[in-house]
Amino acid sequence: MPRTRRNVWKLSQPWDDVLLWYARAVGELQTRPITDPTSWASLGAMHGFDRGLWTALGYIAQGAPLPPSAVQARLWQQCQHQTWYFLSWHRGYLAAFEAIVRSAVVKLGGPADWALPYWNYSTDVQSRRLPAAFADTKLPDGQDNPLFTERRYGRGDGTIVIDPRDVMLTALNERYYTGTGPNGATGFGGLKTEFSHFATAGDETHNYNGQLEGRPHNILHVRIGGFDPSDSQQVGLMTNPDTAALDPIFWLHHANIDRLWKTWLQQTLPRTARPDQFKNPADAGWLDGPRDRKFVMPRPDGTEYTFTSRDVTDTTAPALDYVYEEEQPPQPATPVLEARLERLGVAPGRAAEIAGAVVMSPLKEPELVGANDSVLRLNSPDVETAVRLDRGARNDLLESMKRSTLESATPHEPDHVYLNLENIKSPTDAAIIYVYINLPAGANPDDHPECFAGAVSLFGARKATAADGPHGGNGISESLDITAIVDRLHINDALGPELSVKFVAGTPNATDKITIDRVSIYRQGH
Ligand SMILES: [Cu+2]
Repeated sequence: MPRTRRNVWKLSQPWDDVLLWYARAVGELQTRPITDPTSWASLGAMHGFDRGLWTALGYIAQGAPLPPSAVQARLWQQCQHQTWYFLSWHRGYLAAFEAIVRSAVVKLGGPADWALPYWNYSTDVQSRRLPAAFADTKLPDGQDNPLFTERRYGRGDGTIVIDPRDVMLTALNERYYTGTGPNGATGFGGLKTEFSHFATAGDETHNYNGQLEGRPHNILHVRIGGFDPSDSQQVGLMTNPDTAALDPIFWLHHANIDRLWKTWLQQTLPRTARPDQFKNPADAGWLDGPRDRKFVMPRPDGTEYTFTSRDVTDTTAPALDYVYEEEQPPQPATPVLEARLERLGVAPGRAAEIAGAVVMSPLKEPELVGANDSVLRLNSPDVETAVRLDRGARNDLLESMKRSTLESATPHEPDHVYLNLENIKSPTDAAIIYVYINLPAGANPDDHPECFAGAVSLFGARKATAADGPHGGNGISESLDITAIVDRLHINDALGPELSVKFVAGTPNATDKITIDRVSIYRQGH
């Protein structure tokens, strides 16, 4: 029987045994020296490490030895971001962590079936609160709570306030695991890369986030970590990939992301003519990769093992041996054509029937429809830019929409439309930005959910921006599917020669130095 990872909000509050044992085990791991691969510090360094910062924060004691450089080179700084390995690497990482925590739980006299809980923040107001076991400074017995950290600034005063826009699960609608490349779909799980600890030097095609990584994963990191308003250079542990795994809530957040991967695999469409929808990649590059550097994990006894994506595709296999309390999608995916027909007034049942009969063909190369003029600087709480649409490309797009109606003899899928934020550069990760299309002048964004294109967080952007960083200074890029927004404009005869894109600050600004090289719109047909 696989162990069950439970929803933290369905445990008894505030101190269910699952959380109490987690706290005790974390406390025990924190006493182990960083040279021990099962220590809290070494486990955190596997995600990311920054010697100067760690020393300043007190995670490395003055003069204390570090593991030999060969060990650091194998184990540390492995986390995979902006890549199709994002989900598989983090699953293996969580499994290794969970085994080490469980072993500590057992050693302390706790249950042998202890499993990591997850934080599902996407259900209701209550679910968006930080569970009390992480917010309380003391354990029930009066000792310091190892699950609490001061370096969780949230909105600036330590209070975590998650906006409903932060936790939307639009990624679950994405049909393909792997994107087609930059400018078009980035896929549920990200673009094809080699080992990608913050992407590949000088290769701007590899700085796009997959949809689940972008939302809600990146958003929650910054929402929880935030930054210290008295010193904007000082960001919370969760805001910086080099310190994120030092916050005990990191593991419950990632368990939820891992759960959403399982959930996505259960999505279906009325008729999936293409068998690769809602499936993991069958590509050997993903299954057996990466080739250039291995994923290495420690066992509870300190020995090491390697794994590939293939080894973690089944969570009930003996090496992983877990299921989640909830694995069903909150709502079924809607075919793009069905959504479009409903917007045109076709009754839902009939729309589903028509959409279900459509044979889906592979995605074509994305085509540029328009872009803004120059580098955009996000130097005020709301900044707007105009994207002029090329006349020919705009007509092709409208043609494709016309063909996906009832009047057409063979209705087909309309083009997908993507809003790309190319090379977002920032000296800090501490920012969340809400993106709106054609928001009426002077309107309150909250009153116009139909204009909302998505939330973007700059988690990882600082390293990706540094000229000597792994991205060679290209920053990170985001792609948002705005098909429904553009279609609604088209139906209302409101799709003009340009689109206005508005960037609304979702966090107090830590800097006015955030720039976006280009804001572009691409269409991608079938
Ligand atoms: Cu993360």
